[in-house]
Amino acid sequence: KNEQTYLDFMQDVLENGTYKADRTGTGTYSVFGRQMRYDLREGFPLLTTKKVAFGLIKSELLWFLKGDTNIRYLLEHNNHIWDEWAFERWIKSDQYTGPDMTDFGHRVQTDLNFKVQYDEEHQKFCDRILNDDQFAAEFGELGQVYGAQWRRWEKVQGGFIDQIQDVIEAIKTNPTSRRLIVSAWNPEAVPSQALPPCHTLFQFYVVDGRLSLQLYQRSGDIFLGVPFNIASYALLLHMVAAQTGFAVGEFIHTFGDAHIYANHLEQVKKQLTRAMQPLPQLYLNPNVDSIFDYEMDDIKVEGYNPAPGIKAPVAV
Ligand code: UFP
Repeated sequence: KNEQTYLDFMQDVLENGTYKADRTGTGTYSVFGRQMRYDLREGFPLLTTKKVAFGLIKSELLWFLKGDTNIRYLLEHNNHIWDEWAFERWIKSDQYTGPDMTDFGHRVQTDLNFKVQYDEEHQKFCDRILNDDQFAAEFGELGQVYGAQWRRWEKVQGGFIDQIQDVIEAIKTNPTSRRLIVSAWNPEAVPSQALPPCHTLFQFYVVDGRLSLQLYQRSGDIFLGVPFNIASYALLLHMVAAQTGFAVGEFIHTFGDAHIYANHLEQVKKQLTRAMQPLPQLYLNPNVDSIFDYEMDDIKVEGYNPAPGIKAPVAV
């Protein structure tokens, strides 16, 4: 039933989405305002109708929870999902002397000769981030991304707020609270952010010994981004439940602009023809006693037998 919820969502947007131009110039079919509910007691919502790379979801979430905002940790775990933002700053800096990489995101998709050049520069960039501490400190740093907002929210009067620590403490001491919120949206920071937070805010709720989490996502790429986002917040909910002594309840995924990119229609239709498999189960090492101490090996999905992945161009 959990995965059907997602497939129905894709079908809904195929049928009811309105064509809408977007920032990337790709074009989308879009709806405004939708809500999906995933009951985590039924299994872990990692899609089986196409393979979703759970390793990337784990390392990204652990990176957020560490309060780390430098891509070096991600590269150490072979995770390249945030590279382009750091690479963009590097090629725009006056220290960059390689071939012209302007508008690399579009050009790699259309120009094969350029792609060869880009792959080489991107590889060199990653090698330097991994091997050169000073270079990593300067060009691996992304600044105001989730790790900073979650763990080191800057106070006007100086000092920082650790929203994750605080919300875990609040869930433990005052589980009936209606103020169990972590916010990533900082209107002061938005104008200077290359990618303002898609995951604007999330709230916890406890009833009958079960912990639920609702996310408000302002913008969702239903085919490529959302399957990651579902698994990431379901994992976060499991971890917070484990650390506060509650069982897991529901992950509720609320959207502002939910869209299918015009160049993902074939992939979506293909996925909708596929049969679902039983959902996997999540394993968390029960000996970890702080949300900040989980390592990659402490988190596993068991019984995951997905259909093959489906490639699609990322809108940039
Ligand atoms: N997007 C997601 N999930 C994410 C993420 C981005 O779906 O976790 F970081 C998509 C949504 C949108 C694009 O298609 O990336 C962000 O563009 P914009 O800022 O214009 O909404």
